[in-house]
Formats: sequence, C-alpha cells, structure tokens
Amino acid sequence: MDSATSDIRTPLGSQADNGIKIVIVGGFGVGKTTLVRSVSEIRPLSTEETMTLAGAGVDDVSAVREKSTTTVAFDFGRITLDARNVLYLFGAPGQERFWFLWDRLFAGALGAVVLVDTRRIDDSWYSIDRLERLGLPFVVACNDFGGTRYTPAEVRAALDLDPRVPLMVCDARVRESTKHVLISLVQHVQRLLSASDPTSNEELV
Ligand SMILES: Nc1nc2c(ncn2[C@@H]2O[C@H](COP(=O)(O)OP(=O)(O)OP(=O)(O)O)[C@@H](O)[C@H]2O)c(=O)[nH]1
Ligand SMILES: [Mg+2]
Repeated sequence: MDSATSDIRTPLGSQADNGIKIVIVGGFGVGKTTLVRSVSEIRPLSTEETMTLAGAGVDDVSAVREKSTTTVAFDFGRITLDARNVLYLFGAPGQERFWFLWDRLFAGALGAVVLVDTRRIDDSWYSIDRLERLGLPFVVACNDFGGTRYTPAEVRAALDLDPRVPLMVCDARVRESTKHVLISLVQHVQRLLSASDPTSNEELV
C-alpha cells in the first residue's frame, strides 16, 4: 500500500457506537456531492456517472451546462465527532428521475441540509416541501456560485421559509464552510429538542 492510499484509510474507532445521519438535498447540480467530498474524513463513496446524450430530453441540464457527471444513487461520507459519536453524511441525487430514492435516505436521519443555488431558487421548493411534510428538521445553505446574488433575507422570502429555520451562505468546496453548515444543523436540532422538552427553559431563536 502506498502512502497516498494509507492517508485516506481512516479506520472507525471500535468505541464508536452512535451514528448520526445527515442528508444533503437540493436541486440538480447545486453542489451536494461537492459538499460531502469537502468534509468527509474518508474517501467518500460516490455514485457519479457520466451524463450522456441519452439523458437529453429527460434531464433539464439548461442551467448546468458545464456539468459532465451526475449522482445516480447517493454520496456517502463520514466524520468522527469523538470516541463514540460518528456523523454519516448522505448526499441525495438531484435529478427528478432519482427522487424516489429520497425516502430511503431520510430514514433514521437527524436532519437535512437543503443546498440552494441562488440563481435557481425554484429548484429548492421540492426539497423543502418534502422535508416539511416529513417533519424532518433542516437548515438552508446558499452555495456561492457567484453571478446573481440575493441576500439571505431575499432567499428566505422567496422560499417562504419558517423564520425559525436557519439560513446561511456557504461554499460547498470549502471544508470549514461545510462544517459550519453541519454545526448549524445540529444546533438547530438541539434547539428544537429543547423547545419540545417541558423541563427546558430554552426557547427557539
Ligand atoms: N463556483 C462554485 N462551484 C461549485 C460549488 N459547489 C460545487 N460547485 C461545482 O458545481 C458542479 C456541480 O457540483 P456537484 O457537487 O456535482 O452537484 P450535485 O448537487 O451533487 O449534482 P447532482 O448530484 O447531479 O444533482 C461541480 O462542477 C462543482 O465543482 C461552489 O460552492 N461554488
Ligand atoms: Mg451529486
């Protein structure tokens, strides 16, 4: 085994017995695979396939013309939080023909990140609608692709988001930025749990 291979082999500690599952959803090509890759401590499992002419007319690639591959099942990454707690990240496939897989990905999840390309805000409605119906906590992260920029307040208004749902700007390519998004989700879930616990005085902010 060469050193490059050994670097990416990060064995899971034997005491790690609590897995926390987070799902990354959002429209086609918003950066879900990129986000999982930027933060995973192991080489992420990816199910990327080359986009061919056979998909023309089935997939709407008009907004992502430079894209050459797409996720056909899911991305999987891992982050060890401490000796016992491990975060498992699942990136959903963005294309409509694979949406039937989302229910399986949501099963047992702590919460979700909705990744938004602010040039295509409408593509986020489906994700938000499904999460709201499911009652799964989520945060919204606007992935920075440059171009037309909307303020977080404008995106919030366009999505008609519940004011309690955190919304932030991120760069899915940058580990620190991705970490911030995941921490915001965990804190959001903690606040929701505290608010539903009658023994807690903490309120939703
Ligand atoms: N400028 C910029 N480009 C990004 C960013 N995040 C992702 N990209 C690029 O956007 C393209 C699509 O990213 P993916 O991560 O494949 O998107 P996806 O949401 O997983 O796509 P599907 O699984 O096909 O729905 C890639 O070429 C990335 O390099 C970002 O924050 N900024
Ligand atoms: Mg993908």
